[in-house]
Amino acid sequence: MRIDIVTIFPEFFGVLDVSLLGRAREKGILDVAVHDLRDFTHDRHRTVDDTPYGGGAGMVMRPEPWGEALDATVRPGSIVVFPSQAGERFTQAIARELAAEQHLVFGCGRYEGIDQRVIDYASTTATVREISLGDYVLNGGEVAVMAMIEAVGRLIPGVIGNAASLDEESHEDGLLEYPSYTKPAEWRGLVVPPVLVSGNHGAIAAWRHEQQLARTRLVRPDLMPSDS
Ligand code: JEH
Repeated sequence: MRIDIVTIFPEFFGVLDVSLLGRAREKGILDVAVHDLRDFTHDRHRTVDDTPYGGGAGMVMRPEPWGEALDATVRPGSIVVFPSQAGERFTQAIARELAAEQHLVFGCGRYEGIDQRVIDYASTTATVREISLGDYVLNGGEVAVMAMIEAVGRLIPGVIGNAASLDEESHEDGLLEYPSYTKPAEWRGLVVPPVLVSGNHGAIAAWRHEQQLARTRLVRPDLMPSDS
């Protein structure tokens, strides 16, 4: 997979080199290129923003640098993702859809956002998705793109070392996870639930499922299956 990122903060994405995805990049499974939007400006001050038509607070990103950045990155078949509070909510299902693509372009807005014509223009040459990381306000698209790339990247075959952990996920039932424990069996007076050291695999599976149901009912009742 090829990923292009357009941003006014290219240094923000330096951590991609050291994370889990760094190895996938070294192996050639994932090719990530980060572009500084200011490199597509032509004025002395490399201006990317201007005042909003119709008035209002803050600044809006000018369309011209974005047009050139998209011309330099988008190709036939690309998916262009604009992180936006006004977008569809990012989910594991969307991560799976994006992981099946050959080429993603992420456009990171800042300030009050990007001139709407950029999104409209991109829609004439590519499939555009406006996607929200969640229902809270960020200062720009970069953190959302980082989260999306991490979620998408680990679904690309060969990126995660342990295929079993992805396989286990694909059999998930949409419940929250059960609690995990490791050694020692007693730590600061707190013990590991005895069933986990019983060796009874049926009892362990039943206990874990009960934990999932109890935790989900308490914290995320919206995820509860209707028959429990
Ligand atoms: C934020 C892209 C580009 C901040 C405030 C306003 C809210 C009322 N989950 C997410 N949250 N925020 C973003 C995101 C994603 N993905 C996100 C961005 C950009 C994504 C610039 N910003 C910063 C920003 C203005 N207020 C937005 N409104 C109605 C809820 C009030 C206005 C715009 C842009």
